[in-house]
Amino acid sequence: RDAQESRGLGDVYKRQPLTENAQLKDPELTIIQGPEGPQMNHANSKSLFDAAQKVIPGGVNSPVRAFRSVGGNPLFFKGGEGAYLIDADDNRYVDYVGAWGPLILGHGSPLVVDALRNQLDQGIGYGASTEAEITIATKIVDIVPSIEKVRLTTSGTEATMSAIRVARGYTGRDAIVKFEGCYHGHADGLLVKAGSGALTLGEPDSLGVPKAYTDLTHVLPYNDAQAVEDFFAKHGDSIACLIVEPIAGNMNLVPPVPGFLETLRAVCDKHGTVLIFDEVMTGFRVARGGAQEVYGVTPDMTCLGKVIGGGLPVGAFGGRTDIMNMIAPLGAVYQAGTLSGSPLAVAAGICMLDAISQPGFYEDLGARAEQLMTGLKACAAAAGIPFTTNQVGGMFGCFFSEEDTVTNFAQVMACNSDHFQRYFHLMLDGGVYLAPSAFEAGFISIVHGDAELAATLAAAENAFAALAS
Ligand code: KE4
Repeated sequence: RDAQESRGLGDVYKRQPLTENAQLKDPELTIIQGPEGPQMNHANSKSLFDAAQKVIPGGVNSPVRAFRSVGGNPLFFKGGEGAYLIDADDNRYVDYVGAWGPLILGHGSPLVVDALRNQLDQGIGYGASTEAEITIATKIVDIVPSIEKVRLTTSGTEATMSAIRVARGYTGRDAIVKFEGCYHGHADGLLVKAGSGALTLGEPDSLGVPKAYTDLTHVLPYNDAQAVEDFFAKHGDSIACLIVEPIAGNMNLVPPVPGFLETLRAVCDKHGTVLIFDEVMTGFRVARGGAQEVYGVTPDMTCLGKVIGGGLPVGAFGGRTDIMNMIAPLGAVYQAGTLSGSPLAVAAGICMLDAISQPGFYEDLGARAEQLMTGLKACAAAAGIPFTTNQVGGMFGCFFSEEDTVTNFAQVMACNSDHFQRYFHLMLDGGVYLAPSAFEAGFISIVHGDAELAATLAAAENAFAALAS
C-alpha cells in the first residue's frame, strides 16, 4: 500500500502518446534485420535446451513452449523489461506472449515488484488466511458481473476443474459440454478435442484419460448455435454444466458470433445447466469485466487466472452464492490447495486489479492492439500475402487465411501453416517474439508504445516481403 501511495497509481505505466500511424519514423530505431540480415545467435539457448532435455521431458515444463509446431529449438530467456524479453544470448525481442497473458503491465512492472518486495518483508506464506485475500476477493466480486463469491486456486486448470466439480455437485448431474478447439487446462475430462498445446501438438485428446471420463464430456462446434440447440433439445436435462471460452483464445483468437453466447445462456436457463465462462485468458484482458462485460451475457460461474496473478501462480473460480456455497468447508463439494491465496501471488494480483482499474486503461490497450492489427494487415497486403486478424481489447489473433474473418475451428485449421511457421521465424529474426504456435492468441501490454509497434511493423514488412519472395 505504501509503495502504491508513494508511487501513485498514476505512474503505474508511462502512457506514451500514440501517433496516428506507428509506421517506423525514427531512423535511430535499431531494427534487427530479417533473414537477409545478420541471423541472431542462439547458441546459449541451444546448449541450455540440450541440457534441459536430459532432466525435463521434452526440455520444457509446458509443451507449448517447445517450438514443436514452428520448428527449431525453443528459446531460453533470462530477463524481461517492459515490452521486451531478453534471451540467453542477449537478443532482445518485442514480446507478444506476455507469459501467455498475465503481463498486461509488461515485464517487471515496478508496481508489482514493489508489492512483492513489501510482502517478502512480511514473509512468503503462512498456510492460513490473510486480510489480503479478502481484499482481492472483494475486488474480483466488484469487477466481474457474475461473481458473488470467489475461491482462489494456483492455476487455471484447478479453477476450471473445481468449477466443473461444483456444478456437478450443485446439479447432481455428471455429463458436461465443451467446445472443439477450446482449452480449459489439462484436467482429465477436459482433454477432449482441446486447443492450445494439445492442438499445437496435434493431440487434442490425451493418452491416460480413462474413457469413462471422456464419455461424460460432450464436444460441440464453437460458434454453432444451432448445434447447441439441437443437442440440448435432446440431452439438456442431463447436462451439469456447459464450459466455454466466451472468446476462444486457444484455437488462435475466435470471437463469438452474434447470438452464440446468448444461445448458451438460454439453453442453460431452460435445462438447469450451469453456464461456466472460462475467462482465464479473457478476464481483465479484453475489458475490466472480461468478455461477459463486452458481450453482456452473464454466466453462472466464471473461471479466472493469468492477469490476476500478474505472472505469479493464481487461478480463481466464482459465481452465484447458492452455487459457491456448495464448496467445503461450507458445503459437500471438496476443493483445496496448499498455496491457494498465496500472499505473494495475492499481493501481485491486487496491484494488477488496481492498475487495470485506471481510467482509460482498456481504451489505451485496445487502441494499441488495433493499431498493430491495422499495420500488420497493411504489411501483408503490400506483399500480397493472404492474412487476416481478429482482435478484442488487448488480445489478438493472426491468420494466414483467404477468409475475410475467421469465425470457426475449421477455418482456423485451414490456415496456411507453412506461412505461419516461416513468419514466426522471420519475426523472431526481426526481434519480435510471437507465440510459437498457430493456435495461440497474441497479447499486448500497456507499455507497448510507438517504438515497439514501429519495430514490430518494420520486422513484419521484412517478413511478409520474404514470404512473398
Ligand atoms: P493453467 O492451468 O495453464 O494456468 O490454465 C489453463 C487454462 C485454462 N483456461 C484457458 C482459457 C487457458 O487459456 C488456459 C491456459 N492457457 C495456455 C495458453 N493458451 C497456457 C500456456 C501453457 O499451457 O503453457
